[in-house]
Amino acid sequence: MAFCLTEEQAMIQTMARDFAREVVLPGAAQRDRDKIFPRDILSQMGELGFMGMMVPETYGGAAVDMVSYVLALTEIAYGCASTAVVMSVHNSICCEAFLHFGAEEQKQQWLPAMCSGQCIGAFALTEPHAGSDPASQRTIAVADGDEWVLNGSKQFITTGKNAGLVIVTALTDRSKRHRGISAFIVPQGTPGMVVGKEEDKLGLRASDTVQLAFEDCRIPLDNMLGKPGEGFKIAMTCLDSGRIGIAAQSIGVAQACLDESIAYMHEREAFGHPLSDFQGLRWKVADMAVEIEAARLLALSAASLKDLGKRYGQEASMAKLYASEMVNRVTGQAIQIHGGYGYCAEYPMERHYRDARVFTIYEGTSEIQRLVISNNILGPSMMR
Ligand code: COS
Repeated sequence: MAFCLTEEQAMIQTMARDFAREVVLPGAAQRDRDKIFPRDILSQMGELGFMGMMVPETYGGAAVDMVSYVLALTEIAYGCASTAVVMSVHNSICCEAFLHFGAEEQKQQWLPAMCSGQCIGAFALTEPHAGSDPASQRTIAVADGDEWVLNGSKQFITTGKNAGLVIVTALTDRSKRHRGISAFIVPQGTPGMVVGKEEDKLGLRASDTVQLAFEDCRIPLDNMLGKPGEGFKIAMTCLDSGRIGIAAQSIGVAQACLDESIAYMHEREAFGHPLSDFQGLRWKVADMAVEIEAARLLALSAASLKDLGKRYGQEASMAKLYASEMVNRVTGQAIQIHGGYGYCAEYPMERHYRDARVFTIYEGTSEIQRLVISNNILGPSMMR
């Protein structure tokens, strides 16, 4: 890798790599098959500091930079993409939301349990009719005495069933559109927050994706995260960080495919030669390696801009767009290299192929990333 890592960053990468290959990878196929949430692994990740990576030590976090986070998340995704998406939403969306918008008491109350991996975070922005356009959401929150009362429904919520807390966006002032959306902390088990249908997905089957219904769900007034009307800004800010996470996840899965393809090409013979002798396949490997490296550099570059305190939204979208489309090409090529075996669940390529498919969809589709990037370059389009 051309990107120069500090000693600490390299150490974190090695620690995550060892953990991913020794602990996360071995049960990944079975967890995928049986839809088993990786709770025990996430607890171990909490102990290793992977569940509050960018959180200051005062709140129980590991206090490392975004580059280290990208390196660690890539390694976890190499072992299991389902585990990686839980880690990604938890760290780069939920912990970030607390860090940048939470009141001091909220940070003290929630972050230590989140960093230990005991309380996993979920983020509920998307609604059944509002995916790419979250400003059109309809969930409402009305103040009643010393409580907020939430009503509405959320869709496709990663970890919605297994999370210890959910950050929920809701309208507090309908007349202000996106500026009337606020964010709330809703602990799991709060009466009125009902975990609904769990989606039966193509991939990432060990991570739960659920509908959440809010039926007169009452939470204390103090559970508003940020200021009234800041919910959309919180979502957009944290999604920038989350998108770097999805890029890292894509890179991990793609690297796993490349490594498995290389091993297979050395071992499998055709026409009296190992597959690694055939130029058609050698060139596939070259293209896969180039694309993975390009994605890695885009992700690390976006992460280092964030670490420097610079604007990084466009670069995050570029990394997410390129890496998520790249991994869909790479998983396809890895199946092609493995031939019929690649198509069967006995080999991990089949799982990687299914897992990768959602990467161009969640946390902003490829079309939304292109919109963000082109708006940055050209200014907003007049066509609304
Ligand atoms: N960081 C902080 N604030 C941002 C921001 C960012 N990256 N992007 C936009 N905003 C703010 C703008 O500054 C603006 O605020 P003000 O009106 O107070 O000035 C506000 O958000 C609205 O901006 P804009 O008019 O550009 O928003 P749009 O409604 O046109 O939507 C897109 C912008 C399409 C980019 C946004 O809706 C989006 O990202 N959609 C995809 C959602 C998504 O990823 N969903 C997956 C959820 S998984 S949790």
